[in-house]
Amino acid sequence: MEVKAIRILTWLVLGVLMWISPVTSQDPNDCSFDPVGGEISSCNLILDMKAFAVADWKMGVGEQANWIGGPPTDNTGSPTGGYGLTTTTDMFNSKTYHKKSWMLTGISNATGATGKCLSFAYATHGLSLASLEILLIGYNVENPEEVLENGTDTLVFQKTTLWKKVDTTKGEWKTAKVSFSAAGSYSLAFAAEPNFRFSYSRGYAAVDDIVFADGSCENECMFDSDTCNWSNDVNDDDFDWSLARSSTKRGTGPSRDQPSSLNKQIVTGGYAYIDSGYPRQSGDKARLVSDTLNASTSPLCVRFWLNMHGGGVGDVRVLYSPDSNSNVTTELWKLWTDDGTTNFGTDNWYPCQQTVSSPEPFRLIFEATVGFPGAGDIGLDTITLSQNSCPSLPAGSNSGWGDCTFLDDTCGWTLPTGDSGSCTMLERIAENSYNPPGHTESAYQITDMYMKFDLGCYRNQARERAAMVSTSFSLTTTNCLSFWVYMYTTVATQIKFGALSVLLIEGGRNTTIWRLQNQQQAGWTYAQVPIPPGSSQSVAIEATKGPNVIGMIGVDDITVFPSNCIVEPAVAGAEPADCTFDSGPCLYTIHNANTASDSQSENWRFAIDGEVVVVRDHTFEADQGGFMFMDSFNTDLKSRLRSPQLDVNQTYCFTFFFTSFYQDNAAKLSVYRDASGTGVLLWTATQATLPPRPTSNQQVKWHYAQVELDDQSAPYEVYIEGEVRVGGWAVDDIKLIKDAADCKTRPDSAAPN
Ligand SMILES: *[C@@H]1O[C@H](CO)[C@@H](O)[C@H](O)[C@H]1NC(C)=O
Ligand SMILES: *[C@@H]1O[C@H](CO)[C@@H](O)[C@H](O)[C@H]1NC(C)=O
Ligand SMILES: *[C@@H]1O[C@H](CO)[C@@H](O)[C@H](O)[C@H]1NC(C)=O
Ligand SMILES: *[C@@H]1O[C@H](CO)[C@@H](O)[C@H](O)[C@H]1NC(C)=O
Ligand SMILES: *[C@@H]1O[C@H](CO)[C@@H](O)[C@H](O)[C@H]1NC(C)=O
Ligand SMILES: *[C@@H]1O[C@H](CO)[C@@H](O)[C@H](O)[C@H]1NC(C)=O
Ligand SMILES: *[C@@H]1O[C@H](CO)[C@@H](O)[C@H](O)[C@H]1NC(C)=O
Ligand SMILES: [Ca+2]
Ligand SMILES: [Ca+2]
Repeated sequence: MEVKAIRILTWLVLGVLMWISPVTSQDPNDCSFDPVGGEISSCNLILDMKAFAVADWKMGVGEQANWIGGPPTDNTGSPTGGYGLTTTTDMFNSKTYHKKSWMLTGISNATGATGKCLSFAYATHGLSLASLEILLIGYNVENPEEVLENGTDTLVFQKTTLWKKVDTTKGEWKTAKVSFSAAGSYSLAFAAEPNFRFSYSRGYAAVDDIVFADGSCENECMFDSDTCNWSNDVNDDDFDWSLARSSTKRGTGPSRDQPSSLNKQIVTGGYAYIDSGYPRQSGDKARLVSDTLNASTSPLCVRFWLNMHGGGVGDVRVLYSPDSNSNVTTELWKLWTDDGTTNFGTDNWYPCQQTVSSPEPFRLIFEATVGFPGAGDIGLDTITLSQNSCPSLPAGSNSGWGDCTFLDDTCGWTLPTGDSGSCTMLERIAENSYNPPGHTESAYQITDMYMKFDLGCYRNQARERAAMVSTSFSLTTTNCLSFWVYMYTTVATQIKFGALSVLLIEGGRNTTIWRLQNQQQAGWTYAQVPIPPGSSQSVAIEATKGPNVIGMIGVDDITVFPSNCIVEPAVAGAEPADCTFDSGPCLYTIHNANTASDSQSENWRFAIDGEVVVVRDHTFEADQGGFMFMDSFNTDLKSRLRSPQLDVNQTYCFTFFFTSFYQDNAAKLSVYRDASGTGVLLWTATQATLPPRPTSNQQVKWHYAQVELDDQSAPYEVYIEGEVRVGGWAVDDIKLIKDAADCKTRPDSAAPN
């Protein structure tokens, strides 16, 4: 009886277990690093790297992140979940020669021609981390298991970089996918390298949720066995793309596929190509069409490789086709060889890329056109997709107005002309001992170049500007301008060194649509801003210099794609009514409230060159002016600084900095909302309520002010009204924040409160 009951219970438990465990074919190399019996599992990963002469990774868990220096949670957001971890401290302390660290997946057999798709999550942080890479390690020995175990240095292997990230995720978990194939036994290595420039600072790379699937990743293709999710068009072209492993013709077509062309030790795989031989005629087209790709307003980078070997190759285009109107195609990218400048001709694979985004599901099309029959076999290989924007490559392959890596030139962005002496505020430069490396990644060893605004250039005074200006363009839909920015100084006491702005130039008017100022995190930061539709527009990327310091603002990898986008970083958002008073009052106008006097001296005026000795510009702490002020010596003066019109149905937090100079207990500064000539008082400060001023001729301190503007149904303006008799007010850095969560009146002493 008892035995029977136990048996029934066993069956019940087994039944429940079978019911809850999903039926999936898990790859033996999958790993989510979950703790098993109190220990974080490293699954089948190989952690002992002595055979490779590099440092080891270890396991981490969020709860202990503080002392081991990893992310606070794993990829699922759990503080108790495990992950694979390497810290730069461990790398610098390791006894290995290269100071880099690897973690390997278990040794696997050849993937077969259809390859595999690795997906994983990763988080990186810190200046001292140079990169995280996925390497394909191919073993050239019969018994790699044994050699790894013995740890002798007899291991013969080859490595190929499949994926590389230089930008840190700032500790956030991101996911990535990598397609690969291996003809022999292999491992994948998660490889981290430290940055020796920042060896004093901490950093880490962490990896989680490693999953392998058969076949290449969705919409990627290596063309080793088939065309994956890409198919030959059946209606709109003249012939088909074919597959091959090596050209059988003389003088045209690739001799090897793309990965094996980079690493001759790799057994060659396949590629797609157009056969331009008989019966093809000049102008015949072949189209390879993707599966439907998901709608995505965030940018997607499509990378692929082309081989344009021969004396008569035609052209290749990448077309976009929305699912809702699949007969319509838009050219995104084009490479042609008969314009005398891009005459590839040789048997080389060229890395190509293009950013795409779409508010609806869509397809991509590779369209190749025959040049000279028989002499124009074009090869296509290794299509990969990643979630980021990337400037079109090669330069000039996109007809847009912005894309640039600055590798070869400035791609149509014009720079100020002027004498180039020992320093120039804006120039295209390469990495050296003063300048950090650029942002552009490349499959080849190249010296990257980027734009540098030199903030220490002795020729330029504080608040001087320099700009790179795009060619003129017209847009029918909103585009997104994305770029990478570096704002950095090594002088810790002079972090107010300058600003970078994006200006929209239209109809002779400049509008600041993005602005970031003063010290940011060292390292390249992603930036983007929407560009509204319009005609004959151009964009200027302009830097304003602070006081002379050793410091720079760098700009690299500009990409424009047709999509709306939110401003990044969020703090760079700019409103038309913002003003830092670098070179004048922006869109603010000045009105005398009691005498209607036109005299500048009886109104708010723009401070230049040390006019007000005791007040130093707030924006950059520069001595030579750069703010608004008003003052009086014995007459009653009431003057208004009036904003441009503000949006209806919109709340704002209106913020600015202000200070008084000279003792004048009657002095009053107020903010009014004004719709039709009747001002509504929102905020007032009197000198008597402010902290005491420092004694004569000392720099006065700026006070921070903010006041909420609730939503209005009719357009209105705001004005700052100063009242003085024997004193003065100064105002700087007016900034409006839309929909601010918290905008309590400041300072506390301001009334009404
Ligand atoms: C690799 O192949 C060998 C022989 O074909 C087989 O014994 C072994 O189990 C395979 N290993 C893996 C990890 O599949
Ligand atoms: C591993 O070590 C054992 C014993 O030291 C030795 O017999 C064997 O040859 C070694 N194998 C390799 C591949 O070095
Ligand atoms: C795309 O390709 C993958 C791998 O080759 C395959 O599993 C998937 O079914 C394909 N998707 C479509 C819609 O054909
Ligand atoms: C596309 O969307 C489908 C359904 O939402 C999802 O299953 C699939 O993973 C997405 N594909 C990609 C590449 O994100
Ligand atoms: C697309 O073109 C095909 C053939 O030219 C035609 O039959 C079809 O109606 C067109 N579809 C649309 C949506 O215009
Ligand atoms: C607009 O900005 C550009 C670039 O800084 C500058 O050359 C031009 O003079 C500005 N135009 C106006 C009207 O301010
Ligand atoms: C502002 O909101 C009101 C009420 O919701 C609405 O009637 C009006 O059209 C809105 N105005 C604008 C310009 O959005
Ligand atoms: Ca670059
Ligand atoms: Ca200022």
